[in-house]
Amino acid sequence: MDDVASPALDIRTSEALYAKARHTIPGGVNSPARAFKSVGGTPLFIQDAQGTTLTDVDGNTYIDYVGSWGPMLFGHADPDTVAAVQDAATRSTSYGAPTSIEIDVAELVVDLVPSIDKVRMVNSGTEATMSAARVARGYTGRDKIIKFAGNYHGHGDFFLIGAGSGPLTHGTPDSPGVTEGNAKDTLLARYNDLDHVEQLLEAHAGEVACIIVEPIAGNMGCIPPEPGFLEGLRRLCDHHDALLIFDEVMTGFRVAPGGAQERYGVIPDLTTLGKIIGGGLPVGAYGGKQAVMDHVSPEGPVYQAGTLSGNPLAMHAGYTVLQKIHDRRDTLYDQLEDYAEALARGTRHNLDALGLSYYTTQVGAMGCLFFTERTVTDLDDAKACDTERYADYFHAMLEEGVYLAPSQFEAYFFGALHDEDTLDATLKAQRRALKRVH
Ligand code: KE4
Repeated sequence: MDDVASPALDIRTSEALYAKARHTIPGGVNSPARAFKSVGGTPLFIQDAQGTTLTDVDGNTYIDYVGSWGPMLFGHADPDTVAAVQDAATRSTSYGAPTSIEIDVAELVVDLVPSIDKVRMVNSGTEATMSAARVARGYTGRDKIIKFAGNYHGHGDFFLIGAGSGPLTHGTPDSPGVTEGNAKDTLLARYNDLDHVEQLLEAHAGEVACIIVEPIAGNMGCIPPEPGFLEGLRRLCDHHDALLIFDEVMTGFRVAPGGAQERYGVIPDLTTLGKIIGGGLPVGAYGGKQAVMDHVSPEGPVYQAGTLSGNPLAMHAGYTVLQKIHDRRDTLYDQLEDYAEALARGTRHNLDALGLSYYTTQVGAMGCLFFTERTVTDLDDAKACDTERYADYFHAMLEEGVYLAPSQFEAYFFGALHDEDTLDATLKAQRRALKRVH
């Protein structure tokens, strides 16, 4: 096809590529979260990434705290992952038939994630959560689901009600195109508010199939569960015969080897996974107790399928990453926690030095910085933050060589390769950036 853009746009800069991309891709991006809408400016087009460093098409390099929105626990272009994918590709890129590597991945997931007896591979976190909700509805024979305002579970219709992440960033937490028929079966609760959940369960007694929750919210900024919140959801689900779904697409393998459910000791009935499980290739998964998962086709009647589910390249990437986690599970998460605490401590020091109001959170290898005078425990608190100051901070950090999530309503992520030098460079860049925005 002839190049639709004018020749002048052939200069390979983010600015030129963004203008060119918008001719053929809605908004110039294949996911709205990348569009820099809430922070303004031109999204960076990336040329290369190695370890903790991104390089854009203009040749600028950045310390990466997005990590492809979570997958890069062992850094970009991890040699073991690259080698595994290259080797698999020489034997075709897909068969549409079962392979032994899928069993190896499933056995690692079962070993690592406490709630999972059986697991089904899909191609994204969205597919995982859509499928898990369908299984819960099929298993219980009930229609309604409870989700939390500010939680994001991908773009499935019944989840785009009060959704976090991109919908929140773009002002469409209740997206057009979601029918009343879908929306009526989604009940919205306040995060960290057990009384509100109990009211919904009692008002819809016998109708709620499941409660789906981000056990650590990462799509309205990073908001940890208040003490007792997750335990309370478990208790309420048991009392009302509803299934508890932990959406661990983001937290899985990031906050403990077995995710938030291992960290907090609360075991859901179903767990959804994504991001890290594919090592950067398109993989999602959902799993849980055998009694529930045996309802999934072809074992049971709840239908779910996928041409590229369990794709051999994705499975070899995922297996490589999960094997590293399995082998390093006794030391890796202490290392990540140490980095998180040092980063948060240094950040608070930098902010205090300038008398700025803020609220920071960090859990395992994720966290965030809110510019606010208050604590942040739910979506209302998050929305009350100074998002304009966040946008200024984001761009100042970019100019100082640090790539953060382009929205206050996201989290930062780091991985095993973020070390003392990375920390030192980050905090120095932050000091310079904050001086410019305070
Ligand atoms: P995907 O369909 O994007 O693979 O996963 C959806 C999803 C499900 N559950 C949780 C808790 C998630 O965080 C996500 C996706 N996260 C966003 C970032 N907040 C992905 C970035 C994007 O949409 O481009």
